[in-house]
Amino acid sequence: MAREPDPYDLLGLDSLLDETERMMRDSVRRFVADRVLPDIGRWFEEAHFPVELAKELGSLGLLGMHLEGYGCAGTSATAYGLACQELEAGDSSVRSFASVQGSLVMYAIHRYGTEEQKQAWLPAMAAGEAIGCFGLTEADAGSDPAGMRTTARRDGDDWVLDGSKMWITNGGIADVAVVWAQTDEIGDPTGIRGFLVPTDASGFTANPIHQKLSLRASVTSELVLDGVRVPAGAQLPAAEGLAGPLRCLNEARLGIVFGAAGAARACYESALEYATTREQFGRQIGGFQLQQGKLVDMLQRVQRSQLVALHLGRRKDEGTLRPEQVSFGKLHNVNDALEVARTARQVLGGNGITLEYPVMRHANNLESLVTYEGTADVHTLVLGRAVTGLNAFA
Ligand code: TGC
Ligand code: FAD
Repeated sequence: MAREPDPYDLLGLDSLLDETERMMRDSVRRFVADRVLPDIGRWFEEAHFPVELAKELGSLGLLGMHLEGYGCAGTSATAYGLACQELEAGDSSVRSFASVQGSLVMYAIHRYGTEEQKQAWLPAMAAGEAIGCFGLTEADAGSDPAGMRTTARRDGDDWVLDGSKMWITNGGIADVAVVWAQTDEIGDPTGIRGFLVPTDASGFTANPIHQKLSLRASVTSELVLDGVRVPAGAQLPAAEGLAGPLRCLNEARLGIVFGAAGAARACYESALEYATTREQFGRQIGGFQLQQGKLVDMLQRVQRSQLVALHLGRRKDEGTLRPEQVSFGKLHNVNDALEVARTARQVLGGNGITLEYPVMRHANNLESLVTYEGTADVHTLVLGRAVTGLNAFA
């Protein structure tokens, strides 16, 4: 029976979910408990992503789950967010995998692709039988993707791509890469277009990025495109200019808004359990005022983040979500999750630095969240532009 008051949901936010949302959330939570939590410490230590999880996530309907048709589950954005929250309570690497697959690659194909492209990739990707990656960032073009140097030039009916992409999640395990490249052939001012590049194409290489101290259980790669030739049918026809990839980012950033709340919740839960069992000076450390202050601070940050996520998910479902609201959520929830993880780590004392507990693993992963999909600085400036009308990027 649930404790009253519920120390994990003091505000009773559960009552804001409907029955279907609760059931879906609970089934993803069970999946994480069965398939992720028992092994994640080892995967993190060995820098291993268990690729077999792809089909398992597919069979649960979690890949491209908020997309309609083509084998996708067609759920609400809120349901998708709640799934991200549970996956990330396990580990950011699992949510990242699902985000890139569903929100970046499948969304790009679903929104910008031809019927042939959709039929070719979406059902297999929804089932986890094909894996995708999303190549926007380059070594010298991260926050400012408009500065990309990868090019696509026409040669007869084909396109030939040259350049490289950096920090690409799933790169080394992908069957297809969505590659964003600069063209000067179509007349748009920026000329950025998206291409579906099979990773077995001649001239395509994915090199693993080693020595990561964050998202260790996720595959992160450099993509090299050396005269990669693809047919005209590989271009995503409905994506024009930088808005093409940036719209995909809105989708994935919403998953991070929910996901960060999940990582924060996992850290708070771990700290609360520790504080109520660990004894020093003859009593549970949770009885000390300083530790209670930390626990309450964490609880407030977790539940605020959950509320922000839920509100943005509902706005997305009613069609009123604006990009700067997503920036608000990503900035707020990732920063708060980092605070929660750092505080929880202290509550756990020396044990907090080990992989026996989830806290430092989450803290390290969150250092990637605060950087990818737009750094905290970028989202601050998006919000600054929204409230002042003055553009810091121009
Ligand atoms: P600007 O050049 O003025 O605008 C370009 C066009 O894009 C439109 N736009 C957006 N559209 C939809 N959603 C958004 N969030 C949008 N932001 C901009 C804009 O309206 C314009 O459209 P049009 O039709 O007028 O051409 O660029 P800007 O000043 O608006 O944006 C600058 C800035 C810095 C905000 C943008 O470049 C940015 O977001 N930079 C951050 C780059 C980033 O987030 N990269 C992420 C790479 S993918 C990744 O990290 C995956 S990690 C996945 C995982 O493992 O989970
Ligand atoms: P930079 O843009 O060089 O930023 C460096 C610092 O300068 C940051 O603190 C930044 O906030 C600051 N800065 C930059 N511009 C400004 C400004 N105008 N005002 C103030 N400060 C500024 N990318 C993909 O395309 N696909 C992926 O799948 C993907 N997966 C990733 C996975 C991981 C684990 C990581 C770490 C990154 C991933 N990325 C991916 C790349 C990620 O999106 C970029 O790292 C991010 O956009 C930042 O770019 P950068 O690393 O080049 O940093």
